[in-house]
Formats: sequence, structure tokens, C-alpha cells
Amino acid sequence: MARTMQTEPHIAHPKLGRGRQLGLKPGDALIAVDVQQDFLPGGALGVPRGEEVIQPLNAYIAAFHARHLPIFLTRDWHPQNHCSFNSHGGPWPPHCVQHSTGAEWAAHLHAPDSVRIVSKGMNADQEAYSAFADPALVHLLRELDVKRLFVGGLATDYCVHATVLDARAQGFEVVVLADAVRGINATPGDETRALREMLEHGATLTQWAH
Ligand code: VGL
Ligand code: ZN
Repeated sequence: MARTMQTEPHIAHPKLGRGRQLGLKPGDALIAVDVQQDFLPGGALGVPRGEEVIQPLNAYIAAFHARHLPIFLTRDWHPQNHCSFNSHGGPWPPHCVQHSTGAEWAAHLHAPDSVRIVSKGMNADQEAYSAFADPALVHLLRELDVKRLFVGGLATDYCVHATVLDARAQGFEVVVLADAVRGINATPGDETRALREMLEHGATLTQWAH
């Protein structure tokens, strides 16, 4: 089946629970990482097949919203002179510059007004792949009594990876949404390695929306 082949790096892992309920409960929250124009194919830093996360994330967002569970959207929100840009000695083409169209949410992402937006990478001198780079997030999660985070978005091998490892380090249970992440794979195998490392740090993988 073509679909199975395409998602093989995700579903091949033995820890993946398939076809089970999400089992949402109080204390759960959703983090959708960087679902922005520049990370979609054709964008400044397009993630191959990045657009495939949008429909699953819409389903997750709807499920969390229906249960009144917190939803966070992170966004890469760089100043024009950000140190990660190759124009400033960094590894990436300029992307997600504050207020540019490339920094806007993916057009088909549907999120209610109640979502909380977490901006990151705003300091020109500092790379910030993780949603936890700003300590405000962990404080808010504790205030909201969040215990378990469901994480999807872009890119598996950078911002999702960093966010998941930080979430684990902060003591949250983490469920990675295998059908709602895609990797850059600058080096072949990066996404698979990133997922493996998340699992080694105690995250689990699930696939529900697809
Ligand atoms: C990201 C590279 C540079 C990401 C952000 O969202 O994964 N990757 N900036
Ligand atoms: Zn960036």
C-alpha cells in the first residue's frame, strides 16, 4: 500500500499504538509546532510532504477543542537578522521572518480563537528550536495542570525533536503524533533518528487521525 510505504519510518516502530483511542483526559494538552507557510513545500525552508500534517492536526485540534483541552500553536518568529540565517552565518535560508507571509500559518490549518500562540526564535543572537526556549510555556502548562503533551508539526528532526526532549526533561508525559509530523531529512535518516531519540527519552508515538 503506497500510504504504508510512505509512512514506514513512523509506523515501523514497535512502540507505535495503531487504531487505539486517543483517550484524552483532563491534564492533556496539544502542541502543534511551526505549521507555517515557510515550512510547507515551496516555502523558504520547505519540509518535504510538510503539508501532510495539516489535515491530521486539524482533527487533533478539533478533538482537543471539543474537550476544552488546551491547544498551543508554536511559530518560528525570527527577526530579519536572525543568527540561523545563512546571510548571518547560520545553516538555514532566511525563513519565518516576523510579519512576512512565510511566517503565516498554513492556509488550511483550522484553529479556534482560543488557541495559545507561542512565538520562538525572536532573539537575533539565539537559535530556539524548542517551544520551551521561553520559560513562560512551562509556567503556563503547570498553571493549567497539564501532565501530558501531544506533539505534532514541523519539523520532526528540529523543532518537534527539541520540543519533545525539553518536555520530557520538564517531566511531562509526551505522545508524538506520528501522522502529524514530517522531517527535513537534511541527512537521510534524520527523521527516523529523531523519532528514535524521542522514544529513548520516554515519549510514545501514536497515530490516530489517519
Ligand atoms: C525549524 C529549522 C529552522 C523547525 C525552525 O521548525 O523545525 N527548523 N527553524
Ligand atoms: Zn527557524
